[in-house]
Amino acid sequence: MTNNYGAEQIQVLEGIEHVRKRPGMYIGSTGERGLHHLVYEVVDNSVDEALAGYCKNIQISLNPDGSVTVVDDGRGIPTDIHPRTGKSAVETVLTVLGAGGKFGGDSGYKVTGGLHGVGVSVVNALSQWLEVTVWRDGKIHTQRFERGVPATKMQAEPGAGERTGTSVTFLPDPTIFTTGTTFTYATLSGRMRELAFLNGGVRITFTDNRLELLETGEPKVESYFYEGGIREYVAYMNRDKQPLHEEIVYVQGERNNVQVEVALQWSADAYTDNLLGFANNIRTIDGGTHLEGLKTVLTRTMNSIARKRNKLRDDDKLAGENVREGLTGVISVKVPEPEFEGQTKTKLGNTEVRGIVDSLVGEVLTEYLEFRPGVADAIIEKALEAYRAAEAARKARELVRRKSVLESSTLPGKLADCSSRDPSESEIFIVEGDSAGGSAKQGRDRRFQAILPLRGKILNIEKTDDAKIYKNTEIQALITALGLGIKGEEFESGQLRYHRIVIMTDADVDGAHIRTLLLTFFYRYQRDMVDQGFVYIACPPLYKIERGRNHYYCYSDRERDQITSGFPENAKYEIQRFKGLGEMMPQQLWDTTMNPESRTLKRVAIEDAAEADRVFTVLMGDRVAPRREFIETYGPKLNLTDLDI
Ligand code: 0RA
Repeated sequence: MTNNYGAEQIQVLEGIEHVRKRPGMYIGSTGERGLHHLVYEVVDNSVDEALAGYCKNIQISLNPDGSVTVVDDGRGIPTDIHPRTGKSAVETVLTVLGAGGKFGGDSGYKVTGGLHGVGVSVVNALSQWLEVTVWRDGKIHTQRFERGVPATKMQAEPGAGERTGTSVTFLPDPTIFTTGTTFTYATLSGRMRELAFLNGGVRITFTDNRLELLETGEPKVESYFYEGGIREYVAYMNRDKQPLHEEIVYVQGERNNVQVEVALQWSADAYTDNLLGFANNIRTIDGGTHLEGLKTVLTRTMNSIARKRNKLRDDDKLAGENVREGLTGVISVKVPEPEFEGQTKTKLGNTEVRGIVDSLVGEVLTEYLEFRPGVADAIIEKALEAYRAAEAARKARELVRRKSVLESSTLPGKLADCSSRDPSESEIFIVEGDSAGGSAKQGRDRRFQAILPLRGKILNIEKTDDAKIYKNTEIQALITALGLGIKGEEFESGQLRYHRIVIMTDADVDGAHIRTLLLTFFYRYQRDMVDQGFVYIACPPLYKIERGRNHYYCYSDRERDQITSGFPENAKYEIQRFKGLGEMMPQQLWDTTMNPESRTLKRVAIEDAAEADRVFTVLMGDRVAPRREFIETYGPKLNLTDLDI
């Protein structure tokens, strides 16, 4: 053993120590997101092996002890011993930062990067323990690590036969993660399904074996396998919509080592666009050059085809959003050296991608539609309708502007504004009806809390064209009070008058409906407002229990039962059920729901845009059958976590 070895060993230990000291630098956060990131990291390695053409099946299991196992049938991490370090390649991959990709050399093995792609060594360093098994060369190789450091040497035993592959099991270190180490099924299953869509032909099986967390007492198994890849993704997102064309438009190609895949389908009964972008399997929430290229080429191609087919008058020109109205699409690019920009590193920056997407999609889409004039006409008709509606909306908006609703010089009369003019400390509570509005106005802290009472149900913007939206008084009030821009236009948080927009509705069916209408409004009108985390939901109590001089507020039936079951046998107490916020005294409303010191607010986060889009379309759209089915399936437990938003 050389001196070099000792020096390298020290470097390895320092690396692990650094990951454990500054985990956020490697996995983004030490909360929920970072925790789940560990699983993605390991799965990404198996997906890379699949992309290289060597792996067909990936299995992810949540184990009863809190650990996770990821198994694949790829080639297995190499196990040969490096002559200089004396370490196996497996140990190197699992302990040396950034070693994962090195083995690829110029074979183009690794395409992941950016958000993920930090390497399994990071997962290892942040795990209480990790065990790896490699089936390779007829042998079963195993090794165990604790907090990133080898706890055993690699053992090799015969018995693998023909089997090849890798299994990694790890238990996240609870001293690292701030919000616990329990994995959320829906978060992981959503991502696994997404990966299966993005990598057509790979079978991903996801099993939850944490029986104590499962209602049925039986393991929950789901398997995702989509031969059609992103085509099936689009079909899945549109499964409750009415497509304008059966066959999904599909483009696949490669230029300058950049792989591009696009799937598109327009629906008759949708009025927004839902384009999802991915770069190297990472969801690019903030867009980037791939989406810019796609949008440009869609607008140009549809205008040119429309003109060729004599559908446009001389000075008519379809705008991008006209062409995209009712469009569901996925664009997935694989870039050898991705640049991820922005605060959350979810915007693709590589400028060359714009032109590559533009030219590849332009050629294929033009040809595709030349052979299918019926489809071309249906899409053009839809875009023209959007174009005319936009014209009408523009006129309606002008009207609105003249009345200065969007200029926000006159705030709506029923708004009880706060005295602060600093949006970052200001909140607005949107409440249902005047009586709740009254309690809230009296209960609030007027320095930083504003109240906007809405009358009855607001317009369902899912079913309304733009012209009507701007004429509606309740919507006008919302737009002006919040300082929103024009629907669908770039969202500028600088204009927002409050950085906490709190929906505070009654805890009954009507309240839930109004809440959904408001969420639909925010999501469809200026989705960035939701994505950037400005929208919240208040959690008012359902019951007040009074016993002697003590009183308790309960936020669920379970909490009520817990408290009353703790009382002695024949204790005397009274339970008051709050039927609406209006029934609460202003002081009660403050104490339980509005006081920042004691309240609970739920921040609305759209984890899975595709699912949210579908949920909103199903709940708020025109088609009755899917809605009935949805409500029957989820109705009894319809709450926010179930909606995954
Ligand atoms: C480095 C090189 C090779 C494969 C892998 C890593 C690999 C890593 C993981 C992690 C989970 N599953 C994996 N499968 C493979 C190439 C091996 C060769 O050339 O035979």
